[in-house]
Amino acid sequence: MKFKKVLALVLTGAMLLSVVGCSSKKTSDTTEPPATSSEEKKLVVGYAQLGAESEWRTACTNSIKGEAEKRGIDLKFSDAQQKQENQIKAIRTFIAQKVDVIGVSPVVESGWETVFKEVKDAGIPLVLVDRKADVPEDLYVSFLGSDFKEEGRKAADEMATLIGGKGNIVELQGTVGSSAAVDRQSGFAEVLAEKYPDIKIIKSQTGDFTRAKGKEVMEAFLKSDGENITALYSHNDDMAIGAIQAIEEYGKKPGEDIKIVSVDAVKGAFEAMIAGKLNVTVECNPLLGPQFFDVAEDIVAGKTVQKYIPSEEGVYRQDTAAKDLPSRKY
Ligand code: GYE
Repeated sequence: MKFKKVLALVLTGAMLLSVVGCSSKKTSDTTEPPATSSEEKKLVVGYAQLGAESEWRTACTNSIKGEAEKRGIDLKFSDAQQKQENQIKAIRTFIAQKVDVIGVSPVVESGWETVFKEVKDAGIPLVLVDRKADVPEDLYVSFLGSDFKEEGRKAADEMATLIGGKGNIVELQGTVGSSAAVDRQSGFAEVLAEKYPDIKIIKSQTGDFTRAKGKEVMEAFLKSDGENITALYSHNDDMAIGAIQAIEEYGKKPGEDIKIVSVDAVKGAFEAMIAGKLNVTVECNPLLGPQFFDVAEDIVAGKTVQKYIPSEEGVYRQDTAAKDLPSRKY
């Protein structure tokens, strides 16, 4: 009996010791930071870019990628080649990957409701960048970009000054159904209707925001109305640069025989202005990376963000182009 008691005591003591040993080990485990904590905290962002159609877009993409790298953000980037179905696929992949935030530059305004609802149902915050989408406001947290209508208005006033309030305009529109094209057209037309009754738009067609199409459509304009065109209004610089080639090949002087106002203010436009071939470019800022990731980080940190974050922009003319070019960042 005595021996049994002693054995029982020894066993209990050993068990107690092992329990204490275990628990003390446990305590030290929880106080030490897990080895993977910095990996786990890395923000994962999906960005559904619409394409690579222009100098502006390249600058925008570089700004997004560069800023993600700078901040140590895990960026999942997709280029949709100007096709909405590719953007929708990319967004669905981001949902499956359970990213923290999704950014989208919608190629066109309509057709987003279904996929944006899927994003919302997955509990992922969505930020519209650059172009707008025609959806109820509760389907996105914030829109960050330019006021395209205002750009169109500025372009109309510049045009009126250039041609003395009178003349025939041909218009190269951006991608059909994109907010950038819709608003740049309506802003321009609005100001003509309000203030300049003697300026007429005689032809208007899309050049899909690319140089190649801008050239092609300008060739057609020249073929049908060559001797009747006072000026060109182009929804972006790339199409204007394409059109400049078409005008030269037709045998006229761009910037003189046919005045040109475009939008974006990319470096190529400054070079064309210095060469005297482009008259005015209205600025549209593509360097949206820093603002986009500020918003993304604020959302994840639970801060309230503005529903619309405007980018700041100006107007640049031929006479100061050489002085302005060295300080341009895109
Ligand atoms: O003006 C054009 C680009 O959406 C603001 O898209 C952007 C436009 C930009 O292709 O060059």
